[in-house]
Amino acid sequence: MATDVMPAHSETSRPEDNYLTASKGIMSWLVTLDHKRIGVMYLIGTMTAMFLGGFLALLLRAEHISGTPTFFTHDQYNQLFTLHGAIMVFLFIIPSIPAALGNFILPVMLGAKDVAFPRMNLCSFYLWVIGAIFFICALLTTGLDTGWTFYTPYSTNTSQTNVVLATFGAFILGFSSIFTGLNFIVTIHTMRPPGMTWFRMPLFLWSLYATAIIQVLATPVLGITLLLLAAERMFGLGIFDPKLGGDPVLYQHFFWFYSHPAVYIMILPAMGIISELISTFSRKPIFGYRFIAFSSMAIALLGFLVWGHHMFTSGQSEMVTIIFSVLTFSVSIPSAIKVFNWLATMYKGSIVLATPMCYALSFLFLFTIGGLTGLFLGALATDIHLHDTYFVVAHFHYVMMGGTLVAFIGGLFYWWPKMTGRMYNEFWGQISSLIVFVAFNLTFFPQFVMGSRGMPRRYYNYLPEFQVYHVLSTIGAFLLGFGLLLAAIVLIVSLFKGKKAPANPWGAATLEWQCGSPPPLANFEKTPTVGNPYDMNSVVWDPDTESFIRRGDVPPVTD
Ligand code: HEM
Ligand SMILES: [Cu+2]
Repeated sequence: MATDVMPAHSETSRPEDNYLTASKGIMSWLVTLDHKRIGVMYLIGTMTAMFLGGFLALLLRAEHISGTPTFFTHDQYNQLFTLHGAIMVFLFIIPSIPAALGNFILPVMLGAKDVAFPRMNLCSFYLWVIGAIFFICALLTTGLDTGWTFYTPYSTNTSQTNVVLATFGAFILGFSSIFTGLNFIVTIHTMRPPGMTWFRMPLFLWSLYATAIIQVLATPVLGITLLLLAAERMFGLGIFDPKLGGDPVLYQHFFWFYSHPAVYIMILPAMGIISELISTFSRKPIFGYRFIAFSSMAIALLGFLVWGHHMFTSGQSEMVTIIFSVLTFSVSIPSAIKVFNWLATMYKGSIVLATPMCYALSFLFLFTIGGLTGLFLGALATDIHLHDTYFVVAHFHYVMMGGTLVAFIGGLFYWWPKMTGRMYNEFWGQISSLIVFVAFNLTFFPQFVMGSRGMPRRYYNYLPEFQVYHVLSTIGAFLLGFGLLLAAIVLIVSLFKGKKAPANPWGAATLEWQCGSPPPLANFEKTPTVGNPYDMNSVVWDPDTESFIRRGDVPPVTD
């Protein structure tokens, strides 16, 4: 597979070239088949989406500086939270780690030259661009006010906004996600170099593999659901409309059958990054490798069985509700296994508080709060009270933003020297992580409190007793925006002012640190030596190159 595509994009390269300098000009990027360049393009695209979604979030929070109408009408507020949610979920969080970091890192970490289907990879990027354009068109024409969930009957019968355009956008984005997943599955199955057995794969790759299974199996369900929704709205088919014999709750089943597994598309790769960071910066092999690997697979499979916890108040039968509640609790087991193993890895490690590790520690704290508050929502009695309140908003921001986004930034700082060949400023990187951590809690912790006291989500006004929480949350949000901007500035400045990065600045033992920074076009000049990915003793600091290098006396594995 890859062998027949490699010559196509390596024939012009010279030995001193890396993937950034091998060919020049905008066209060499736009039609590139190199997974690294596609990863970089995805990175630019998803980061742009993140800052756009973040800007909308600040507008939402600004509205809540007072409990009376401040800047927007209720209709505008509905549009703002819909676009914020839809952009963050479909354009940012779902593609972010797999398509940007995963695309860049997966083949290098695996010891392969590229993904299995480079053309499909490029196609997936352009599908993302087209889907994003549909979304932006909906934003510029009539906006969108259904919430990111597109619930019927509002989306089919009532909303005056351009629902069809936005659903087509999400439909196309779905294909982009499927293509990425398919590519990763085939790459991991067929392109492992000699010695790279399944249980020598770094845990980030296991997490991407588990994610890819969900992408391939769950996304088609969303696709068909959105098509049915668009058809219902345009032609009044009566699939979801009770007047015509349909059932609106059916829509919720379809939607969450994808969208709960989709939360694991968002969080599993983040967990994979954390496994790498915790091990590298504790300078210790990961504790419980197999448990972490299998827990990713368990989460991916169990994740398909719990969608009904989003529908406890929809009138589904009591029996079904109890079953979904029990199953929901069972998903917390593999997640807790991971957290335990990360803590055990740090125990007695020599912890280095480099920026990526600071973000990883934030993740541990924030994800644990997010996960544990999920249990209150998964328990029937408490969910009836908490459903559709700010408690839910706080819960999913702790997992999606405190979890996925924070891990994503940690991973970005970690692999940045590899991707760009430049070291960033460590001091300002650490400061950014501190600001993000404090500001995040200031923004979202008050939401747990007001939610549990009855503040409903998706309201643009509120009663005076909620004022103090909203004001704290708004101040936190602006500070958080500043922290994220600072992180972006630290990275961008490094491109111009950063020291040249060595091949292995961190002392990690996974394969991506064996090739140059940035990697050559074909990743490795010669097939890399595969060993235990967490054997920190196999690398030593070399003062001459100011880099960690592989010890010569470590025997290569050949099985
Ligand atoms: C692991 C990453 C997770 C992510 C990314 C995530 C994300 C979300 C999102 C986006 C919602 C809001 C859905 C809406 O708009 O109504 C939500 C709600 C919910 N989550 Fe999570 N979640 C995660 C983990 C968990 C866990 C570990 C549990 C329970 C053990 C859980 C239980 C729930 C429940 C029951 C709801 C529905 C609440 C309600 O509607 O009242 N989630 N989650
Ligand atoms: Cu769910």
